[in-house]
Amino acid sequence: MMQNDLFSDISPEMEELAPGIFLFQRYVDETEIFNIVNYARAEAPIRHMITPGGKKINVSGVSMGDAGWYSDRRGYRYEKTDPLSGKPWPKIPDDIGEIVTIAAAKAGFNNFVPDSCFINCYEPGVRLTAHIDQDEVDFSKPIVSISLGVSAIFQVFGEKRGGKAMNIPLHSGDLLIFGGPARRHYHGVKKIETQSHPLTGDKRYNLTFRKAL
Ligand code: MD3
Ligand code: FE
Repeated sequence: MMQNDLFSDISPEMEELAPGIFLFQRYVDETEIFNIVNYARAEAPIRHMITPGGKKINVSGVSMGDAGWYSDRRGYRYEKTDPLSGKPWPKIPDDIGEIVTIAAAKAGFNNFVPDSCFINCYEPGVRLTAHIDQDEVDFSKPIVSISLGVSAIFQVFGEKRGGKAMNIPLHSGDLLIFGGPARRHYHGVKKIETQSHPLTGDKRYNLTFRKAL
């Protein structure tokens, strides 16, 4: 066996956890992601949105890119400008866009160029209830997620909400790709435990890169 094969058996760069779900552990430099979060929030604040039904969304967030995910009384949608300021969302920095495109290609999704990045911010005690992402136009495109800060348990269900979940621990720097059949699956994040991270304190951030429009 070649030395390279031996090494990749011990520490693969990428692992397909289930059809269409690819995990790259500790793939992205944490400081780079942290700098991007700080750049974005300086341009447009991280805010709590409300559901169309009027409930507060416990995970706060803000967008970068040509299309920003937004929710208020008028519904879930993508907005080209920030309704808070009327200004365009901050641009997705080229370097992180390239990292995402390259990782997607390694998972078999060629020419993935995101036009939207949503930054989720989780505080201790916050969870993300199971949902499907269905506000995007093209479901053949994957979604690429990058985690930063304290760890979380990410849960994937099937095409229905109930049943047994696959639990995926996500740590700072991990990159996760969802495509193919998994793209339409219910998923969520378990309640964040109180933990501490040198860059983010007790917070977890997650960046989801999409082709929304
Ligand atoms: C599986 N965010 O923003 S990222 C979301 O950790 C969201 O903040 C979670 O679910 C988080 O919508 C999970 C990984 C992810 C993103 C999109 C998916 C998994 C997905 C779409 C379909 C299936
Ligand atoms: Fe989601």
